[in-house]
Amino acid sequence: MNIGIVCYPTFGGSGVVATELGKALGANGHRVHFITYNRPARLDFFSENLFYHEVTVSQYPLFDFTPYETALASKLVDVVRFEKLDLLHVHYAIPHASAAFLAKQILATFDIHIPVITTLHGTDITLVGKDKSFNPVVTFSINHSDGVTAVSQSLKEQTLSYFDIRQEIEVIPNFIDFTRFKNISREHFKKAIAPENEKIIAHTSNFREVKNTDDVVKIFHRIHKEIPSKLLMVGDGPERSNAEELCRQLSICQDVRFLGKQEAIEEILSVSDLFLMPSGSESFGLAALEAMACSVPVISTDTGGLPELNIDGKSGYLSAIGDVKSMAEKGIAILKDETILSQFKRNAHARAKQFDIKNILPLYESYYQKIIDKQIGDNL
Ligand code: GMT
Repeated sequence: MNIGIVCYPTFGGSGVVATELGKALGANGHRVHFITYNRPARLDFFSENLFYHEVTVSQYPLFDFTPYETALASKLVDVVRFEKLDLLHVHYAIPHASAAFLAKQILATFDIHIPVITTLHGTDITLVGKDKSFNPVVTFSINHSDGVTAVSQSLKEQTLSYFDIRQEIEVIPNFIDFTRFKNISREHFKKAIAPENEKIIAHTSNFREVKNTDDVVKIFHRIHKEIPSKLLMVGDGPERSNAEELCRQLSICQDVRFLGKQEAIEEILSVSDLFLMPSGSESFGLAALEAMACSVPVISTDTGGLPELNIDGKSGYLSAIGDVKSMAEKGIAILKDETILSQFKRNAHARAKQFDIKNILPLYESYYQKIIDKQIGDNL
């Protein structure tokens, strides 16, 4: 197939999933065209099947707000026509699904009928999409996509409850590439972080409010009183300075390292014993899956799609949002006994295996084929 992928090119979960999916499709013989305003962060190598088309937006002085959606729709028309794409797969509803709808209408005037699949990732529905100012466009563009996927059953249900949806939504979960995410021996790094063999606890996110990074610090503070431990805070974003300030107030700065954005996240996860994800909303929890693939058990909230990933009492534990006492107690229960910790590590890895890209890629391929066949049938 000749596939166009539209996504945010950043390290955000939806951009990571879109890029990794495109790379896997390319490796499986499909031609994949990424259409976005920057080279996707994870598109860091050359492959004969992968192409990148940059969307450039004119900065005319009249524009207080640059009309990205218009530029994207124009670029989609151009790429679909000249690269003869079979399908457009847009990740994150806003503004990608509505730009794709506009492009589809324009292409129809050239007698080109391209199917559009929209993948809903989470905040495009749960936070941003629910906003009244976006609601009619989100509803319309979901209903007018040829196919819609959501990354968890929970996100599908939330979408159906927030919007007036008359379209089937297929659940295709996030996935993980085990050739990259695996437990790699990094003894020198572990020794540098935890010279007294302290337990290493990790958190990775974009430090947005929804990630509850203050709760990460509060949970660690409680664990740290009972178990010699270090906290690695990976990523960057608006809540980072609050989290740093809280560490100062709790006098734990000497045992907390803020590492900022990191490329080789698997190396950090490989030396970790526990992963914390106390999010207030999480449609799937890709960062937790990355940890589990590196054999790290997860203490998370029970919100959104997290219970579909993290099995309570097996791969980690689930607690209510904001219940830092419970999350700390459960973390201590895992960390205090080496036999229990080893069992949880094995369970986390086994659970992650179910989301191996080798299992999930065929789901996307057959869904693509179904939507292409339906479109051909509709145009006969
Ligand atoms: O987690 C984020 O804030 C980034 C966000 C995104 O859309 O880029 O991630 C969402 O999509 C990921 C990939 O499908 C999911 O694994 C995350 O759970 C989801 N984030 C939230 O729902 C908060």
